[in-house]
This record gives sequence, C-alpha cells and structure tokens, in this order.
Amino acid sequence: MRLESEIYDADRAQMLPDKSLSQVISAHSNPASFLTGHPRFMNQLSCGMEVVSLAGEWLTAAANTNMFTFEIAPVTMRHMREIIGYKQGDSILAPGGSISNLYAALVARHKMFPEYKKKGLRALPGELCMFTSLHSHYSMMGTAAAMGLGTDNCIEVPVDEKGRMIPAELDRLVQESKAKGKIPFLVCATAGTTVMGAFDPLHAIADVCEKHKLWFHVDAAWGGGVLLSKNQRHKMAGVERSDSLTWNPHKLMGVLLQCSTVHFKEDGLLISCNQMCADYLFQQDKPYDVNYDTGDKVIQCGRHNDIFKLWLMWRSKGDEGFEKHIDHLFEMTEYLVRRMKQHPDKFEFLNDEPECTNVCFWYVPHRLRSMKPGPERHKLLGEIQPILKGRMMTAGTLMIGYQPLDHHPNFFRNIISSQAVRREDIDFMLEELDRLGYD
Ligand code: ABU
Repeated sequence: MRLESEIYDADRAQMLPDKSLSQVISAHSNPASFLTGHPRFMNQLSCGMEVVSLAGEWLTAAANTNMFTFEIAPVTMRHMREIIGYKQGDSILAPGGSISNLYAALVARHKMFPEYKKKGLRALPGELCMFTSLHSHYSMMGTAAAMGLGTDNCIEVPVDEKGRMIPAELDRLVQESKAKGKIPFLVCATAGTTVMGAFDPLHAIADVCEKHKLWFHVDAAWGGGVLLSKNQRHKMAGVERSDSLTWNPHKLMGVLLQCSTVHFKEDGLLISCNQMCADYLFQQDKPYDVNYDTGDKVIQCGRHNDIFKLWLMWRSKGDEGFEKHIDHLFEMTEYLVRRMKQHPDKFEFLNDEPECTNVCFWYVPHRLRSMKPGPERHKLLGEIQPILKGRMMTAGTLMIGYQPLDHHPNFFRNIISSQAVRREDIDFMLEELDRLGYD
C-alpha cells in the first residue's frame, strides 16, 4: 500500500501541481503540446501521467519490438476476460477504441457469413444493418461506412433522459428493419457514453439480442474500468452476456496512450476472420508455441507493443490498486457534483447524477442569473461556454471540453480520469470558472 501512495504522489508531483498549466506549457516550446497529466486538465477521457505506465512505455520504445509474434499479452488479456465474465475466448490489442469496435463488427459479420472473407459482397443475401444508440461513439457510423454497409445501415436507437439506450426502441427498430427486408446482425451497447458517460442497460439489450439472434457488442472503451470496482461494477450488470467488448485501459485505468483492447467470448473467430497465413512470419514449425503469435488475428502487420505498460502497471498495482484508482476518480466526481450543487445559480446540470466521471454543466455568468428561462437565454448560454473555454486556454490554468448534444446548446463536459486530481484541484476549478466567467 505504501508503494501505491508513493506512486500516486509521484504522479502528481511530476505534473508540478504548484504551477499553472501555462507555466508548465511555457516551459515547453510548443504551446499546443498540452500536458494532459496536469491535475487541472479535465478535457479528455484519456489523461493523467502514471509513472509505472510511463516506465513501461520507455522500455517498450527502448526495445523497439514489433507485436505480431510471440507477445506478452496472453496473461493480462486472459485476466481481463475473466473480469468481464467470459469463461474462455480471445482478445487482441487494437490502435484505439474505434478500431476495436471495427474488429467486433468484422467478427460478428464473419460469424454470420463466413463466406464473406472469400467472396465479399457476393456472399451476402441482402443489406446488413446494425444498431447503436444515438449517443454512442461516432466510430460505429465509421464502422458501417468502412465495412461497406453504408451509414444508413447503422441505425441509431433513441436514448432516455440520462443518455441510455431504450431497449423497447431497439426491439421496435430491429423488427422494422426486418420488415423492410434488411438483415440485422449486430447491436452495440455503450458502457460509458463519450459525452454524458451513460451506461446502456445491458441485460435488457442482451434479451433483445437473444430474441433476434444478433451479435451483442459492448463498447466499454470509456466505462470498462468500472469492472474493477466493487462499488461501480453493477453499472455493467449483464456484461457477461455480450459476445464482444471494447475496453480501453488508456482511459479510466490511466494507462498511457495508447492501450485499447477488444475481447471475444468465442475463441477461434478472430483468427478465422482475419488470418492470411503469411509464411514469412507465421511459420507453424517454430521452436515455441505459435499460439503466442497473435499477429495473424488482426488486419495490421506492424504493430506497436501496447500491452507491456499495462502488464507492468497491473504487476505494480494489482487488482486492489486498480480498484482504489477507479474509486478515487468516482469519489472526486461526487465531490465535484456536491460542490457545484451548493451554487445552483452558477451551475446548471445536464445530468446531476452522472453515471461515470463525466459532469455535464453550463456555467451561468452573473448577467444571465436573473434572466428568465427561454430561447434567448438558451442561445446565450450556448454562446458563452466556448468564450469561457477560450479564456481558459489563454489563461492556461484549466482545460474542460465543451460540445452541443441533441437540442442542448454548448455545455461543458468535465472529465476526471487522472488519479492526480485532488479536492484542492476541484476547489480551484470552481473558483477559476468564477474568475474567468465573470461577466
Ligand atoms: N473516444 C475518444 C476520446 C474522446 C474524448 O477524449 O473526448
């Protein structure tokens, strides 16, 4: 445990918490190269500077080895599958969550139409379609485009007020697409949506998938880390019923970019889908167990080693250390929400009970506080948030992302994903919003 707290302190210390972001940045020649490990950088899902992971990345670079053959991954990946609840299966590292999602869809199509690999579109009896929530990551649309389905065949399922997919709507849309002669093959649920951090109801979605015999993929690129916490894991109840799952340790788990994994319940599908049997790399008569050569399971050839830093971090922290890490992020988020609720005149929430560490809010400057709600105020609020973000960037003291969503005008999405964040950073953030947002 001493080691754990030492690591936490080292993470924080090296980000110079006594200095502002602008001082940190001006110490570097390129202002655009933001140090995402600063505890006041709340802009992205992947941030923080974990020292063991950094050591792993340095060692990986020093070894300069490729990942297509005899890699170190199996132990860590098997452990991740156990945590998901897959009894066996297969896993692979991919360059980011978008490509992990693409792998899941490729394997799902392969399971349904194995002849596609050889015959391509000629193997399909009609138009395939897939389903994902309106708030899911844009990579699902990209997957439909890249796989030749067309974005029209990536059907967006409505969400509830918290941003969670509505299973009854999914069922209705699957039936509607069948009635139009389409062939549904995949449903993607999201565990931790990008903006609101919502967790789709996995059991209910699994029921719909079983009813219609559809591949059930979970995009847990962002939220997957909750599986490591007894306090948070319930948000992904039913995950063991999925067929595949994307999980990015470079997000909630704090591993340095990039480290994205995709897991499959059924073993053998990945290799059968992607294998091309290049003899110069994947000889079957090597003097070691060639099952360690994972390169023919993927569509890349050269691959960066993204697993070593995760393996090293897991050796250092253990499951218990990761659980503490995740719980810390959620505790900090609860503290932030609690503090903001003390000032209902200044902060308006999109969702005041966030399911993940995304806190979505509007900062209301002085002059709008007495204005009646209505379209004019709505418009002004949406215009003010980017101005405030501009001031943050100029001051260099804070970084929080903003975006519009559905009919909502621009709002801030604060992310706590760095273990270096402390209550004092949150207190600072709230004071700084007041200072920069004075109007
Ligand atoms: N899915 C990529 C990360 C998005 C974000 O940091 O906001």
